[in-house]
Amino acid sequence: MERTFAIIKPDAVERNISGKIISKIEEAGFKIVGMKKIQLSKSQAEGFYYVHKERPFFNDLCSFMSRSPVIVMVLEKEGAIAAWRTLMGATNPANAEPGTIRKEFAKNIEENSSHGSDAPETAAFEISYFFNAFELV
Ligand code: RTP
Ligand code: MG
Repeated sequence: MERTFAIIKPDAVERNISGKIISKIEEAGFKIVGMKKIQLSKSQAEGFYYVHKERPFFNDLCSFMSRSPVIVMVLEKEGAIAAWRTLMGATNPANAEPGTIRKEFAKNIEENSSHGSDAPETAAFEISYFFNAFELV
């Protein structure tokens, strides 16, 4: 069974809609095998998003991700990585399909309510960045 890494981003936690997002995750058949609420420091956000460090939006993104708490999760399902990205929808909510998390909840291309790993290697890195083996059940 495949695992992926998910974040409910600050814009969604701030608006008290984490529960709505978690409901969509469970309704889609994912098992939540790890979950916690944390506050990232700016440097922890920079370490998490290091692949984007040359991108023009990197500094804004890391400030956003560290401005208030997030909920980090490990999700399990067959084909979890692709399935979670499909459920999230396109990065820019203007391009996201109806029924997706970003279409329903995202504020804009940056404050887009959720994160998902994009490949098995990034999922492994991202899960290990936030969870140890005893926290996954
Ligand atoms: P994520 O990594 O958060 O799941 O999102 P993604 O794969 O759909 O998008 P990615 O290209 O990896 O970008 C990471 C996050 O950076 C912010 N972003 N801002 N201002 C902009 O043009 C811009 N582009 C991306 C978003 O928060 C995006 O999810
Ligand atoms: Mg990405």
